Amino acid sequence: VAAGCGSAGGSGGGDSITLGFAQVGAESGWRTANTKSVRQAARDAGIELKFSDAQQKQENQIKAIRSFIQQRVDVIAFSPVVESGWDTVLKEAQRADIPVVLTDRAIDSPDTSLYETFLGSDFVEEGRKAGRWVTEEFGDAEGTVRIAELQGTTGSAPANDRKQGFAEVIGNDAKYKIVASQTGDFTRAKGKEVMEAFLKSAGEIDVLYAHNDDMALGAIEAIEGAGLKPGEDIKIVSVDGVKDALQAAADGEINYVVECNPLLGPQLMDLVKKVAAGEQVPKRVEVEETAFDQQAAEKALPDRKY
Ligand code: GYE
Repeated sequence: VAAGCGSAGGSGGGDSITLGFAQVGAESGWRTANTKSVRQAARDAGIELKFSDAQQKQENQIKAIRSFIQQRVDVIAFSPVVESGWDTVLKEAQRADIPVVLTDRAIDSPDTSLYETFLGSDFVEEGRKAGRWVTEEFGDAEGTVRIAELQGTTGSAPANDRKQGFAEVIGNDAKYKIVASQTGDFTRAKGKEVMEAFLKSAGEIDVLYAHNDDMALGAIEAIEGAGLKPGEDIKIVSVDGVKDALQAAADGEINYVVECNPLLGPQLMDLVKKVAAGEQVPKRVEVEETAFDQQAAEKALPDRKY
């Protein structure tokens, strides 16, 4: 009888499932909420969690995955820092017969047999939502609308997709012009630093599109430091919907927040149990989300958990 018959891989033994989870890092409020959700959901589901923090470095994640393979965990889940460069290590997991679940971020490999499923948001659509807000807000504006963009981590799925979705929408009208675009690595400190540079070199900026809230919050400090009013002199749209950003929106400093839901833990544990049992799961599981203007942000604030 073949080992692991009926259940995929792992030596976990007994009935409890061991999950190796390779997290991106702790770069943002979104990420902190995501980690909390994963830890809590594992506890609730009685799943033994081996957690690793890659500090935003792909090489660290690859090491973590190799170590999970060596420890013969039952399932590996990870949120890939960047989209490319995963085939080798994922083939190693495949050879060890350990199923892989992509969480939050996708990879760009054409070999979809390397993972069971991808649980995460539609980042392209989030970018479109941000773009639609800009085209509505500036619909009547005459002359060029000058946009600064703070990109997420270079090569990451949310940076690539949010850029693409946004560009798709504003690209329909030549009056929208991205006058500055650089990575702020999804952190507050970098968001501030890069925005300071934009303010010095990019000329007038009408609107800032930040790929996440933390960079927008950092940029707000830079804008204020330059003697300008965030939300008025420079309109701001960002993605995530963490409490601090909804607060900034309620305070008039951010104009529009596109939601990206970090609370993936319960859905992830559900999928982990299924793939550990050798059950078939959908190749793509999407997360539902919304968006907040300043009034909606004010209303959502009291119940916001993260
Ligand atoms: O938007 C950002 C975080 O992958 C969706 O990563 C996630 C992104 C999120 O650092 O704040």
